[in-house]
Amino acid sequence: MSTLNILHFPDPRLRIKAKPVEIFDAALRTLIDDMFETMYAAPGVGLAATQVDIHKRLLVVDVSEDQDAPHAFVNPRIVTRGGVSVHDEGCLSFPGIYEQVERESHITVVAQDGDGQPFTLEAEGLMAVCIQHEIDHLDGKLFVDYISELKRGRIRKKLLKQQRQAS
Ligand code: GNR
Ligand code: NI
Repeated sequence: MSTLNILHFPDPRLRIKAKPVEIFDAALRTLIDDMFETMYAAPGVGLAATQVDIHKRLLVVDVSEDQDAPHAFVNPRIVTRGGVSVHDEGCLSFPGIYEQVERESHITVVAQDGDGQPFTLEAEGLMAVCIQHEIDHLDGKLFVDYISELKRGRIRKKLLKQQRQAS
């Protein structure tokens, strides 16, 4: 297993729209394992393939305290939605940035596992927030797209400065 490099905003590759996964092979399962390892090491509660520069519709989530509830979603789709929740969100592609985002509070997701088996999952709370945040990544959408352009510009400037100092 290995950890993968996470892209940071405003990297334009975060805007690429991911394509459906069509082949469920050993390479896909290795990628899923590497995404879990990368997410746990960060640490984060979710990771979309887009963030590691792989533009396939694949995401991993684990919102448990003990990092013992891994969920991988391949080709996820939200099929029912309802309610409203506002949550303070962070993102591994935006180190140190937190913003309140309004999302659906209850969702039903249909997806496939690493073997291509379809499954359905109902989610609420942080799990629902996280799945919506990750599916947005697959569509090239970022949590700062929900806040004002002024704030987004400030965040861009702050992160570019951090990146200059780090390199
Ligand atoms: O680790 C993460 N925490 C988080 C907190 C609130 C709402 C969403 C998230 S997802 C984020 C990891 C990440 O960037 N996933 O794309
Ligand atoms: Ni994110």
